[in-house]
Amino acid sequence: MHRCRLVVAVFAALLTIGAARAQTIGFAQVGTESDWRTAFSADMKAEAERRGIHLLFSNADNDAGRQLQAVRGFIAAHVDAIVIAPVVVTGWTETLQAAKAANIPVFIADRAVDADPGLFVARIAADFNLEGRLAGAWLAQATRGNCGIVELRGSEGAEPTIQRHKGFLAIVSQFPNMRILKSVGGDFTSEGGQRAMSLVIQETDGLKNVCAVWSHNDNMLLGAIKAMHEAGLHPGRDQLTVSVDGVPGIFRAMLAGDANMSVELKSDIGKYIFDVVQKYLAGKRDFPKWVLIPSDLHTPADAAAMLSRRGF
Ligand code: GZL
Repeated sequence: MHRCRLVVAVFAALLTIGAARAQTIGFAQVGTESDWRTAFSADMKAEAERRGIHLLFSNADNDAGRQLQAVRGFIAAHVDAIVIAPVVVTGWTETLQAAKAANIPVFIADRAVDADPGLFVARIAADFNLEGRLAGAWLAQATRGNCGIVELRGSEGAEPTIQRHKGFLAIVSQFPNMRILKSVGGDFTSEGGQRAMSLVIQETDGLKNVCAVWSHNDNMLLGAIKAMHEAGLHPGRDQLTVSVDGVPGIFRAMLAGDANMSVELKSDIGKYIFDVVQKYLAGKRDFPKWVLIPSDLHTPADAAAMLSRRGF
């Protein structure tokens, strides 16, 4: 009997040590292309710190190949779990299969992958298609369904670019007098948006017949607003603006009369991501494939409240 008690005590001690050992989680982040991304990265690092997680953070600088290499590195390091915010949706199957073969659970955060859902535990993200629909619906109402639109697209092949475009088009295509006149890539950066808009201003003789700018994120729109001001144009008045993210700069632009609407994308989602990861590591298995993060629409009416509430 004494021997049996000894075995149980040793086993319990090993379990305790195991539980006490800090979990090591690899996080493959997209880059630093936008204010939203920077806020999301900061939130992930702070939440990991709060939970005593040893976070291996990699920044792919918007380079899909570099991100795949980073995930391979996490696998080689035998981390406890891997979280990926994928730069683009394609090219993931082999790497996710390698993680599965190494018995390392993978969680997709923020964006999405075009791979067998059996290769990852769950995706924790907002609904980008809904964001596009909300933007399209707000614009249709604001223009009574009569508007020529310039679209600023995010990074090619990224899920938010694909779905925000689809969602927006699903709504505005229902109005015969609403049309996307120009669609230009801006890579989700302010510089990209400014460059794209400068080009469009030249091609449309100062945005003639353009009633609105639809931007897949706020940073590209903030760059576009700079270009419009430099050309003596009046964004927010002569051309309405709709975008996504809800970063501080867009609320300041709203208060200055330069922007009209933004769909907020929550950036403080580390708590949701690590909840799913740590519950999985503790043995929970019945997760929905998509843990949905809500999106809220904001206008100048609540811009000041948003700025103060989010402590910017
Ligand atoms: C969406 C996220 C997008 C943001 C952009 O979840 O992936 O990427 O809307 C960022 O600001 O570049």
